[in-house]
Amino acid sequence: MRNDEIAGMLETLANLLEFKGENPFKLSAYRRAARVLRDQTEDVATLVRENRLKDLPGIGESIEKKIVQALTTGKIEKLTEVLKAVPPGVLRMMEIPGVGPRTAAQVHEKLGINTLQEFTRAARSGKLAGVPGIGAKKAEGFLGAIKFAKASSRRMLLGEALPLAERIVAQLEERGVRGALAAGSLRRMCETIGDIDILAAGSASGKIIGAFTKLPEVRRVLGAGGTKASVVMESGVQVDLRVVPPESFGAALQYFTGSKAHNIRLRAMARGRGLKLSEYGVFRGNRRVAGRTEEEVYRALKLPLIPPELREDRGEIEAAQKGALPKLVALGDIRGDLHVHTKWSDGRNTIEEMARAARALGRKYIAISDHTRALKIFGGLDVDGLMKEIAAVRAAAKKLRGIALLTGTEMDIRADGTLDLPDAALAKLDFVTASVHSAFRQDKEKMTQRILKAIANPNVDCIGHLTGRLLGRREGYAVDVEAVLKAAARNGTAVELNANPLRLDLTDQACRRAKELGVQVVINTDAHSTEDLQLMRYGVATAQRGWLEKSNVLNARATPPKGKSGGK
Ligand code: DGT
Ligand code: CA
Ligand code: CA
Ligand code: ZN
Repeated sequence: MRNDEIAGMLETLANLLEFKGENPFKLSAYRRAARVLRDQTEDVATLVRENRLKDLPGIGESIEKKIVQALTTGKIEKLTEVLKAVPPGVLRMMEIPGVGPRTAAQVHEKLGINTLQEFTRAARSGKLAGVPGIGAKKAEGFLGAIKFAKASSRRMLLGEALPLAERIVAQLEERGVRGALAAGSLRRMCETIGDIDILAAGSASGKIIGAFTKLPEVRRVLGAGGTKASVVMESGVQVDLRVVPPESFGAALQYFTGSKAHNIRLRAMARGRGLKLSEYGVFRGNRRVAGRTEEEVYRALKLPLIPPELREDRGEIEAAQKGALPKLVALGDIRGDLHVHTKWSDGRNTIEEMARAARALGRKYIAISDHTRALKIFGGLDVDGLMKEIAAVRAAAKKLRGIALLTGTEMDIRADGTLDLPDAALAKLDFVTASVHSAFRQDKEKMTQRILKAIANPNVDCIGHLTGRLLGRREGYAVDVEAVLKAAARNGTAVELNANPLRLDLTDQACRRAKELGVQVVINTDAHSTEDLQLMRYGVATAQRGWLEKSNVLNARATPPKGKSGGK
């Protein structure tokens, strides 16, 4: 358990006791101890082991006991006890900045309010303003704080976190900090990111920390010590920086990349070889045998370097031992984009603009895939419109060298499973993607049958964004992914991995299942503008997390696909 986690527990304990109206001296002792722990750059575990915990200011016997409890059992008995005696919603209520235990207790007594939801409602309705000592202005302030807390507690999209981390690393470079890297869930390219963890190597750690805490987008410094600092950025995102000596950089990078589950397995393997693995290196006794680079660390455990995207303890360690790690598909392998929109439906750019932008990114082919008539509000095309668009695509193709333009569509699969365009029209297209855009609340059986029907159609080459999820905004529709993938395998239909960071749909795990079943995956940007064409990298990252190789990805092929019904 980390220092800040134990500190958090002590703070919670203090808050709960204050809520219950207990002795203020005791409370401030817990809070002081928490602050001391947060400021401490050494691990509490080390201090305990070396019997130095009580040397810290403000940590007497009773608090020491609690810290040891937390370290050994993950819990503090006293906290568990108090938590039982307080309505669970109260905790969230008093964690809102400006609310605190006193106000929470008052509101609880006067209005019988026990949850954050009730609290929010009372603030909106004006009830809260009537409580002595609160008033309209304060109540309004609480509402603002609740909104902000919600925004900052939500996990960030990969598509937000990655550009932010790249910006931070570039700004550190400008200030003379070389070779900083993002670790954590971001380096593993998880679809959402809790906080950003940055590592830098160097001995002048004070200077690096100073540069970091003064970066332009930093709003608040949560803590800054000798070798680490935590800040909150303007966007509400927390960023942690650690500075480590060069001889430990690889070990620290390995450790802070995680995942925790992967690290636990590695540590056990090290022990099995009479070694000790930590964020400082691989040690035999007191001698460091590896640590400067990650390769070195893995090699010391007789393993090849495992790509960060695979480090989830989902079989990558076994595969590495057998020399059977996948050769992951890379962004540079991608040759085409088979789902892009234009002004012909709801895109912002023309066919030609999209084609030129795709060519500039190195794509060799794109399929112009606008919506169909069921999506009228997005300018969906009927048969007549589509025929005109086909002519326009052919005309644009004549003008452009170096990129092939395919005729295509993102056609609606209607609620009853029928397709939004007749077969005769579909047969004219090079590549047909079929997607669900309506009746999201159908039950699983109905939704699955609906998609299976589309898969069985010989003119349908690919199913778009299979679950329709929007990360952090909308659950996907209920669909039996396994059944769909099996049917896709039987029919030779491909499935899309939609690269938009809000979607990343297929998930990494579904990609992996598609690979096992021999289903081709198409990584598409679903671009609605020329800039969107750059979203490809998020799709590729998710494909990597799903163990996909070049041969599993249809649009990594050098020549444009002919569609499953052959050349048309
Ligand atoms: P996140 O931030 O929630 O998206 O996920 P991560 O994976 O970035 O997790 P974070 O930021 O809490 O910690 C970064 C890495 O540090 C994590 O992936 C593995 C390592 N780590 C953190 N806490 C522990 C721990 O208690 N044990 C082990 N073995 N590793 C840990
Ligand atoms: Ca993290
Ligand atoms: Ca972190
Ligand atoms: Zn769509």
